[in-house]
Amino acid sequence: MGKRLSGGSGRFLGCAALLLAASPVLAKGPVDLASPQPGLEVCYIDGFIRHIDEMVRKEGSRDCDPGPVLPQLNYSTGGGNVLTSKSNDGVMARITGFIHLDQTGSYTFAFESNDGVRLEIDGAMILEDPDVHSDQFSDYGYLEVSEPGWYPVLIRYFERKNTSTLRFHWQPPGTEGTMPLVPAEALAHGS
Ligand SMILES: [Ca+2]
Repeated sequence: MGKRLSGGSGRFLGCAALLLAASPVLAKGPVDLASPQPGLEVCYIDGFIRHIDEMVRKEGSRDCDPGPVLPQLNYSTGGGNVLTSKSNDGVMARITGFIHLDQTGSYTFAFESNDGVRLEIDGAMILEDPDVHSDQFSDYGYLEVSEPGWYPVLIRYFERKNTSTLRFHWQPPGTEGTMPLVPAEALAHGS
């Protein structure tokens, strides 16, 4: 998706992102994950960016440094190192794996982040809060699931300076109240 959109102007990209975020997304279907391993994989890229679009442009041409698996996204590390990286500032994280959606119906997702974040599930953009900011909650993103199972997830995240936070919340179908964190048992990577 990044490559196809990269020729557009900044303003066009902004409008396209809003339209995507506002539309209900229908999941295509789960993948056959033979032996899921706990946690999400992460690969780190150095650089002080201001928007997730910059990360999309840079990640194809820069080396990334794989870090320890992330069991769950529940990080608020103040001025300390970002996620499982070796740096406390100027970090981009490309987080990949699978999320287990075990019910049919509409899932709601949100991030609390500092700085930017973008969530894709099943190859579709679900939500983003893509620029530099202090700790804040994203808008909600929705995914309509008709077949339970493991779905590919891609999360792009960056920390520019000072403090960093990344927390991944959801509301499964038929539940209400405060959105819990996506539990560790719902996150996996391939063997
Ligand atoms: Ca920050």
